[in-house]
Amino acid sequence: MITLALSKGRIFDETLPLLAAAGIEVLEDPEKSRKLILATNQAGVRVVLVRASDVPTYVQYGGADMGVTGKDTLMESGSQGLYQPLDLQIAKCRVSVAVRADFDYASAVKQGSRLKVATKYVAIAREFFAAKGVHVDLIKLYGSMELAPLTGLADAIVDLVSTGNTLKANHLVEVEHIIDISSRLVVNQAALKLKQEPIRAIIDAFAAAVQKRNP
Ligand code: PRT
Ligand code: MG
Repeated sequence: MITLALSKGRIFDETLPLLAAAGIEVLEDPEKSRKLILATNQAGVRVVLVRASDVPTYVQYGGADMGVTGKDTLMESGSQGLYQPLDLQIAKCRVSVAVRADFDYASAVKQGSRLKVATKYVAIAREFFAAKGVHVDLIKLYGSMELAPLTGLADAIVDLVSTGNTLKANHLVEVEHIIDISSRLVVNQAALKLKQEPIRAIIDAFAAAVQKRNP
């Protein structure tokens, strides 16, 4: 049995066409069912639904043989012991710094003032500002980062941006583009050895599908 860990939402939705290219069809819709283990049309393949930030943990410890996870998640929580054979080019976005439209970020940075930065991505933010030589007080949040500058909790946020609509709706502007993000296929290294044939078949089918969609 091959167990693939996915998170509900964009990663599940955008992985479905890659699974289809590998001849794998998920038999249940996670938006309609409360099941956490989903059967597929292939008796030897199942999907488990986990929190996006838990995918690397499941794969690292063998709760799943493989998974799909954002590079942001891998950068933030580490990727020890994970084989990362493929950039799937799905769920694309970027990690950016954003501030209130009326906050003078350039002056604050130039003057060397201490910036209060709220984020879920503490490790990425720490490294980025350290490399710039900007002193920051990092405030860890688990969601709705956009609210932090509006309430005075922070001067800036480090968050994922795709269309930019969420920033715009909250009168925030992007002032730094830290890194481009897409999702990766991650594989448990022991599983790769023990179940080499079926795992290789999935990797190869995914690779061909990614290549076809992003020539
Ligand atoms: O939501 P939950 O707390 O359960 O977990 P999660 O937020 O970690 O999971 P999920 O499913 O929201 O995101 C999973 C992965 O999708 C992330 O780790 C990224 O790699 C990737 N991804 C791609 C994104 C986005 N695009 C994205 N736009 N993740 C989040 N967003 C957020 C963004 O931060 C903003 O708040 O979506 C909102 C809308 O973005 P705009 O710019 O299009 O308005
Ligand atoms: Mg989310």
